[in-house]
Amino acid sequence: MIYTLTLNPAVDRELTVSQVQYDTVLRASHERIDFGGKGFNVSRLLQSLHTPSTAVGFLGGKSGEILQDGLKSLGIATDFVWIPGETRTTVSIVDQSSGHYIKVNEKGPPVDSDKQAQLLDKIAALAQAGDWWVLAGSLPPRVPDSFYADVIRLLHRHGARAILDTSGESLRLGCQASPDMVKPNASEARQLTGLPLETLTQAAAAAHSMHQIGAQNVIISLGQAGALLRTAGAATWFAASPPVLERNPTGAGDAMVGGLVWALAGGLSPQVALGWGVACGAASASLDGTEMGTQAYIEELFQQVLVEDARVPDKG
Ligand code: TA6
Repeated sequence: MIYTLTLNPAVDRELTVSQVQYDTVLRASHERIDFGGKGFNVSRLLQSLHTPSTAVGFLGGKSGEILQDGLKSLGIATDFVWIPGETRTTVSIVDQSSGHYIKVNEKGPPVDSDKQAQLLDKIAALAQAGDWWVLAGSLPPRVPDSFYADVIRLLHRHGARAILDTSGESLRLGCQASPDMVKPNASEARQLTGLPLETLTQAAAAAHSMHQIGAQNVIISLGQAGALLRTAGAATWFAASPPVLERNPTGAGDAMVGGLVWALAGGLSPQVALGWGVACGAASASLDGTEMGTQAYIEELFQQVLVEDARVPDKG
């Protein structure tokens, strides 16, 4: 069974304007709403691959009901801890003339320790040996940076496995709990390790540094370039992204995590999972909002992905 844990979900609103101008009223030529939050996006990708998952996390208020109803309308099972306050909204303004976008994420409603304890109890009741759990996204106010690390240790006590996609101190502490896989982007890996990430060799060194902190398998997503994998067994692989016309990269990292967990849960190797993750990320980046590609589109892109041994020769 696959679960996605989103502590700080969001209703993602995307507005497209012909050109961003300040101090005037702009009229949106196109608008869309996605049922977002990083873990929920992973569940939506899995749904595109006709793979069931259960979305778990904190929800509150009317926007929480919108998300719950939206996920259920997509056929995604849900199991939430309801909190006071209103689940947040994120807003993207897409400038059609330049292709650039502005994205603003609210911080989300605070979650007190009693609700945090309720969620940990829920996870303990759900987790079974062999399950895969995706832990993804930012932490809401009042949730400690150690929370993901606590969840990872709890999952491992139940024989379940964890993929972590977050940033900053919660990523560092999460790595110390030895997650089965972490998937930072280049900026998150640079922030954590303090290492440059301009070349594949540097990305491999940063992945090795994250492994030394405790993460088992490390995948660093590199945007349109693709992604690099360093396995727990110290192998290094690189998969270049298939060429797509990028429309909105928001959510592409979540789609990549969806492809990874789909492949790993299906018993495929980390390096084959890398190829599926890159194909899923490229599909999502080529679509509006945080839309996830169809299975047929993803499979078409996967055929174009070459996963190569990127081992750095010893200096000898
Ligand atoms: O990665 C895309 C996305 O999940 C959006 O759907 C939006 O919800 C945002 O990122 C949430 O990210 P955060 O890091 O704030 O949890």
